[in-house]
Amino acid sequence: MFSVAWPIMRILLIPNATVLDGVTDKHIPLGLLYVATALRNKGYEAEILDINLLPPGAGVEGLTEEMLSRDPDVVGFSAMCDQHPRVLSLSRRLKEYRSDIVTILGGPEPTLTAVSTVERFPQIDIVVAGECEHTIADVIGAIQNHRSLRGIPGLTFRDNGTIVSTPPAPLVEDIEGLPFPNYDLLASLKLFWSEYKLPIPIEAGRGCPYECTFCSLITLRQRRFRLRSPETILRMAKNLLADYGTGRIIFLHDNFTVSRQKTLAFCDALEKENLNINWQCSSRADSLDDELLERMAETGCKLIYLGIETGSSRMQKLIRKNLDLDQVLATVNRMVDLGIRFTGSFITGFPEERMTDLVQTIHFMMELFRVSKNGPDRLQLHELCPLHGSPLYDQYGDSLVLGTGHSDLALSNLADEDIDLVKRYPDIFSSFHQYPTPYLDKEMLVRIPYFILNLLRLPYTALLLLADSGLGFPNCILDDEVFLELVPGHCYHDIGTIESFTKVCNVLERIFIKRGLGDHPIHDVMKCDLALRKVAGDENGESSALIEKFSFNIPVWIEEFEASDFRIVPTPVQGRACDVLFYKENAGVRTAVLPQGLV
Ligand code: B12
Ligand code: SF4
Repeated sequence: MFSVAWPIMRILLIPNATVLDGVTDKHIPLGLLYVATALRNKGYEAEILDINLLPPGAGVEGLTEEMLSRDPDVVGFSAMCDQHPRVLSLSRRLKEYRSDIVTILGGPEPTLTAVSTVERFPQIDIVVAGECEHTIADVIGAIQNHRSLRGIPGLTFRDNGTIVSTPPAPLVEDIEGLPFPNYDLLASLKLFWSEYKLPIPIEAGRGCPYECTFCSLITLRQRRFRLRSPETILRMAKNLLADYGTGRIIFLHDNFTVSRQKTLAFCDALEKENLNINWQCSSRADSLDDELLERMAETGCKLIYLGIETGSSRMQKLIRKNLDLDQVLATVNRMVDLGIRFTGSFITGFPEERMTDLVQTIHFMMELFRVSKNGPDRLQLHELCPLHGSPLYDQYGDSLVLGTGHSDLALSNLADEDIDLVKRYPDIFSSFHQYPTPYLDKEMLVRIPYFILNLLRLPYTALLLLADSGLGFPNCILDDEVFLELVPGHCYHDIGTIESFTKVCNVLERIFIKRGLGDHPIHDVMKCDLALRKVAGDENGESSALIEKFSFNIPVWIEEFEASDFRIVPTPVQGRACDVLFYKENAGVRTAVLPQGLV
């Protein structure tokens, strides 16, 4: 048993720590706020290490120092799959300095890999699996009083050299009765709205009744949909508004709109409260009808995250997402009319996926882009990440192949020692691997997100590729070796730069010239998109004014293209070469055709 001196118990909680890599993404570790609140309600001193406030690039050493400076008795780490190796390195380092500290691991990834994690990593004393609000204080009580942990559900730990797993802890059924998390435990929270201009999440409930084959929530939340009452959710919103002045709230739920009736009741309550907030949530397109969307828009809903996953109806069935794609388009159209933005998330790399499916996904993304005139940052394309607890993992978990990284969780983000771990234990670190894709070339696959996500930031080029079937997009790139030669793989972080746009345009240019399409307007359209980007400034860069030469009057051509809602490709009037000035005015970029002979 553990030997922590009574009565002092300093409990330090460490968030899933992407920020350590110097990535400045700020986030609110909601899970830890629940853990800390549950502990404090039982009289324990629990502190969350606020990694949002650490200097950028603090690194493993910096964080270890921070942890030690708090002189904790117990350190609890939260881990999702992407930071699981990092958390294990951190805890090993911590134990090297202070072997007496009790280390506890919780969150989705330890929940799903509890036994193998404790078995292989002696630096972890206890894994607390699942929703732990009702058990965490007992765990700390047992440590403090040198009592056995065997009577507490949901735990995996070492006892006299053997690994013990107690029966799974039940899900929290009385979600309504869960205490509100104490947001004040995160000092950086006051900066979220006032300084970072980021929305603040309120957990509206948990669980999703669907059973998509790639999703780990099936195991984590056991398909049990639970939703807090509108009154409770709004009470939390009012508190946040009063305490933090936030104007934007995410009503966090795995699938907020599962119950139409409850969503309508929520909108009614929100209207009655007359809260001046704008809000967002996650949903499935098939649970959003016109009336519901109208009510959501009327009550301040500004953004809905939609998992769409694939543009192939065949794959929709195979992955058991079962969305009707025509309905998705109609829903998005309605959302656009109502002023609700959306983030549409897609995945590629399913074991059953064929080239025709991938082509359909790319077309569907571009079609969504067209109908929604949605910011390109709102369309995501991920390489499929093998997640423990998902049906796909049960089927293919034994045949994972090591990626050179993958879209969001690139191995290049990990230190060498973490990469060694990932390679040694594919069964634990599955998310850094890939499923076999017998029908899709991996080399091609890993390049697709970079290409498409950059392309969707070059709107006229993307829309022309969609509108002109004669260009044969996307098959024309997928079939060509230039694509493999020039497009970087797994390059999720290098999107939205002038360099990446130029690279994408070079690839298209070379391919179309090779195909005898050197005279096609696509070349001038790409030049125009690039000029617009350069003058607007890339996502990190400088802006300027620019003159470009075109073989026809491109501003007029674009007007015509736009007038057809980007469906009909206008014939350029040849022999009307022109010089165009691109310049910045107010927030946008403007163009002016220069008089002949001026340049
Ligand atoms: C909001 C969210 C995000 C947000 C914010 C994440 C954050 N850092 O807080 C954003 C959009 C940034 C995000 C990103 C990602 N996410 Co996410 N995300 C979620 C979501 C929808 C809700 C998480 C949440 O706050 N839940 C509410 C709280 C109360 O629950 P909780 O965090 O699970 O905490 C409870 C327990 O787990 C436990 N617990 C948690 N930590 C600890 C620690 C200790 C010591 C103890 C004892 C207990 C404990 O106690 C809490 C109370 O019961 C979940 C889905 C879900 N239902 O979990 C996916 C989910 C967690 N995400 C997931 C993934 C894969 C990711 C990404 C890796 C995606 C990607 N490919 O990039 C990235 C990782 C980025 C990062 N490093 O933060 C997966 C994780 C799977 C896994 N096996 O790890 C989930 C489960 C979604 C899924 N469909 O599978 N995500
Ligand atoms: S992917 Fe979305 S809809 Fe499917 S099971 Fe997971 S949370 Fe539910």
